[in-house]
Amino acid sequence: MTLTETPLDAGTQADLESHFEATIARNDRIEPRDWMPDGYRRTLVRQIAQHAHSEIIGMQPEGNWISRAPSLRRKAILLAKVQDEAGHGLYLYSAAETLGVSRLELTEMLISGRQKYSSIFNYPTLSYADVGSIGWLVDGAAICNQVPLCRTSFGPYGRAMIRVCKEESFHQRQGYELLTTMMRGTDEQRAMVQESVDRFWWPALMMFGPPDADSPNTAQSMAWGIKRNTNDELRQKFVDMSVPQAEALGVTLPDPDLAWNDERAHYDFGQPDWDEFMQGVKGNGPCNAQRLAHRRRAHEDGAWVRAAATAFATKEATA
Ligand code: BYC
Repeated sequence: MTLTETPLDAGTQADLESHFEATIARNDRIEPRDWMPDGYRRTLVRQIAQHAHSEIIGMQPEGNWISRAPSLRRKAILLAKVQDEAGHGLYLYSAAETLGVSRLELTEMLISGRQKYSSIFNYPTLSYADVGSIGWLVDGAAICNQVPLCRTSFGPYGRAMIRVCKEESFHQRQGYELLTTMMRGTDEQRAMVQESVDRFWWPALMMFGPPDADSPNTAQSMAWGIKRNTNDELRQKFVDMSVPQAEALGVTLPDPDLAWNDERAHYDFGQPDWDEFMQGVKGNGPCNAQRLAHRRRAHEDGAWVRAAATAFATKEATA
């Protein structure tokens, strides 16, 4: 069923709506040319754009360490990872473009502060151990969040997620391997890892979004099959997955309330500082201004590339 440009009569409108609802109920995919409610389209643009922006802004904290990697091997791994994030941004902007917005429009929304990116990238990277913590905890949280998104109801988003998740698994492993190596090193290196984990643990928990009771979008996004789990479900999954990994690594997670609960068969854990989260979401996080200024500068510096590419495409089209 395709979008029509002529106004729909009431019967046709009802048919389109019931076809959409039936597709969602069967857990089938909605494709770009299918009719979809405006709210569904808006929610997808918001989430996919935020996701794409996160991948691109997320290159900055780790990119900070490329020139100071401790060995050629570590530099090659980090370079590959940061380049992968650029690729993820491109798949996601392409998925968003199938909904009728352009990458340029989305980029302008980001650099003018009208669209968001993940709160996690507002925190600074202060030591090389942060490259490991980001891989282990941040990519680990991303995997928990994104594996279910491979089954999201919008086709292009779900298909992009499959490849992204495969690459994120490699990212998580390289982070864990880096931390394992450092933990087998000197006391100073072990202290660096612990200090880094102490800083990244709570922000990683915040990545899943506000508690379900305070999440305005979850219920509708679940009903539309855009999200497959609630924020709290995914946060719990992440904690359950991370505790044994922390034990194997030999680091302490900075939460005095962390304890196995036999009855629930899950770990109990404390709450992140949700005021700090909201400040970050509103653009007042520790590195927010710096991240956006850098992105704005890169966009302006790339103007000649866009102009040249457009001129070439125009020439080809008229040749
Ligand atoms: N940060 O109703 P809610 C990566 C906002 S990058 C900032 O629960 P929703 C990587 C939310 O947008 C991967 N804002 O919202 C890259 C909403 O505000 P608006 C990043 C957040 O959308 C480089 C409000 O709070 N992953 O892996 O149902 C290196 C209320 O929230 C955040 C994705 O983007 C946040 N953490 O659920 C390493 C995953 N959380 O928009 C790694 C895709 C919430 O109404 N996104 N907000 O003004 C999602 O799954 C969902 O959008 C969220 C939020 C779970 C994040």
